[in-house]
Amino acid sequence: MKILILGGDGFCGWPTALHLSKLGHEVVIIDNLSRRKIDVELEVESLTPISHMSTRLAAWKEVSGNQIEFISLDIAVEYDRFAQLLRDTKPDGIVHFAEQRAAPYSMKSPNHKRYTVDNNISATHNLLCAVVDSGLDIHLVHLGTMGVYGYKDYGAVIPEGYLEVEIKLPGGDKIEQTILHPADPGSVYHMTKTLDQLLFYFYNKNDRVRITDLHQGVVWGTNTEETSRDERLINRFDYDGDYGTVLNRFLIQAAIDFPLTVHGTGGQTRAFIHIQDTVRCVTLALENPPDHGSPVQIFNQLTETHRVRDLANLVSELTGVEIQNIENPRNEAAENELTVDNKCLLDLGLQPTKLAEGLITEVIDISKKYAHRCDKSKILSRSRWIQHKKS
Ligand code: NAD
Ligand code: USQ
Repeated sequence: MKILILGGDGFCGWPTALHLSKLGHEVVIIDNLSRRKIDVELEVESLTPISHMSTRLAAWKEVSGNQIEFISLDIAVEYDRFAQLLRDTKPDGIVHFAEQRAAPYSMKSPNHKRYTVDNNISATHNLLCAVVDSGLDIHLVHLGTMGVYGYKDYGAVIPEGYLEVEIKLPGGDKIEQTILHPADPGSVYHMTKTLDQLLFYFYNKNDRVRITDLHQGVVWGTNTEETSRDERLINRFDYDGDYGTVLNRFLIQAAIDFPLTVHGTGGQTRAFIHIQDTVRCVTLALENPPDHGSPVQIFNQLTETHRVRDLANLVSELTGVEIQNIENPRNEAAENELTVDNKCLLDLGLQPTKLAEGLITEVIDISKKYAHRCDKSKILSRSRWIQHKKS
């Protein structure tokens, strides 16, 4: 297949591009390098020393013999260039990772909120518009989030995107309907993903665009089979208070003996997936497009759920690092259960990589190797969900 990877310089996009290239697909990466520019803005760098794009691609050519093309383009802004690119390249599939993905970053200030909405919604809408405009039959695979469902605890199992509901009619009869699961975002970032869902719904209904939306949990780990092949292919590892995600943060914190930053009681239960499985799931999604005329295909992309304090206890027991309970900077339920249906990807053949001591140790070892690159002053999350009123 010819596949465009939008956001292919990022944490999930880069290893996915390599994996698809290894499988023999023709891969083109499109990225505006905004994530690297945000590192400059936040004055923090990936813990791992990520190479420039030209070095990454030359290294991949050297170790695999395969060529990946890179095009620097902002899909939220450069519509005409992007639409022309689709007409020229005629891809079979497009994987859309190209969004601002950090919840704390999206809540930092009015400008960060506005940037996240402008970037993410325009990127997704430009993509859909350009696919329709091209007249090509392209399968879109989007990286969405488990956070679209929210963390209200009804005791029900979260389904894969759709909910069967019964509606009472005025005469007393009842009809059954299948609707998108109600959206309940917990940050401006998560809100953009719920808005993406409506854009997909409309373009699928109106223009029959074939779409798979992967509702992914928190990704952990850093390297994959392909990124481990050469130091120049190393993947990004975010640890700072805006972009670092919880388990990877705990692992680097353990490596440098920094007390684990548990928000509140740590009673939040979240869905998790290892980066190696992210690339496998995206591959499975590309290989299994929905039929023509089918509604948007939604898969929950996670392999396990964990409570934040249980992860902290596990890492603490393994390494001896202390735990600190800090005031939660977010506006979220202090405690929640989470039961999720993830049958679709398992049925397609996903063999889950579960949290295991070996994998945890691997990430701690990488963290120790690059510990000298960690700026401890960037660890605590300073973004607040609720702004104090100005007097
Ligand atoms: P990332 O920030 O590392 O990568 C995103 C990439 O997209 C970056 O390279 C960035 O430069 C690029 N990009 C952003 N806006 C763009 C634009 N307008 N035009 C072109 N390129 C643009 O993020 P990630 O962790 O790789 O996440 C990728 C996707 O997966 C995101 O959509 C995110 O919401 C989703 N996701 C991530 C996680 C996670 O834990 N990392 C979990 C669930 C879902
Ligand atoms: N948390 C801590 N301590 C920390 C960091 C986080 O206790 O040091 C807590 C948070 O308060 C939250 C939970 O851990 O309750 C998860 O936080 P996170 O930063 O790991 O994940 P989140 O903000 O939800 O975002 C990440 C990705 C995002 C993706 C999402 C998947 O950045 O792109 O969409 O995970 S999900 O959480 O399933 O919605």
